[in-house]
Amino acid sequence: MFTTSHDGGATFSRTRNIIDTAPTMFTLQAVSRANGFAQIAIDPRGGAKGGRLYLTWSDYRNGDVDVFCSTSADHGETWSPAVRVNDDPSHNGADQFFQWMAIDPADGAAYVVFYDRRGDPKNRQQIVALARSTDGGRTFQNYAWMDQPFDAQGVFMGDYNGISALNGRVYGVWTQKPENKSSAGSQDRPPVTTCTQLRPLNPNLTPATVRGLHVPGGSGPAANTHDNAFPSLPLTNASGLDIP
Ligand SMILES: [Ca+2]
Repeated sequence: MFTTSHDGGATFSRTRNIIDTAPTMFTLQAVSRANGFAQIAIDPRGGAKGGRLYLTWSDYRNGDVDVFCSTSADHGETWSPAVRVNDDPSHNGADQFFQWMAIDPADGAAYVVFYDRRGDPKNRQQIVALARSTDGGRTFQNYAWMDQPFDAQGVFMGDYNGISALNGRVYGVWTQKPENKSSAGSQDRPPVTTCTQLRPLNPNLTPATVRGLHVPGGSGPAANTHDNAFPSLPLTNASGLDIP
């Protein structure tokens, strides 16, 4: 549902359905509960380049959970058909979920962070993935934001993921369960950040796709980074990536 206000939030237009989804409450293996709650974002740039609205959510219309995006170039009057953000084959039994989105106000690039289980035939272990669109949400390039998949083993996690972008630098924050630790035991150790490089998730993509990506503190796309940036927040990771 969608509504707009033109008076600073004092009044809102009548709500209306702008896009149909499959149910956005669903059950996934190895997490205590899950949802595909929507986020909305705007390209804040002025002029002809700015103002595009982006809507992202997750649902299981294809049999497994995918991340979707719809956009509006006319202030929400009309919306594009849903675009599948994750670029693995449709209906392959792999869930992508707990997405969050940011638009870089410098260049209008759209970024979506999400968990991705395409690498696990059992559809239990996930990595964190990043999708980037530079064509107004029509297509998304997918990258792996961490190398080592993890099994959440049924913990309560995910709603608190986040992402922010400015001048091509992208920051993601997500929840991750260290391997071989109980939920309680994991409180005893700093978060484990396994983000070492961005690599394309789509096997059809060549390494050149990520050439030019710069990981702070490193020397290119294969550089190691990372910092336990928030050691007081167990299970939470943060990392920044420069994307020119
Ligand atoms: Ca999927």
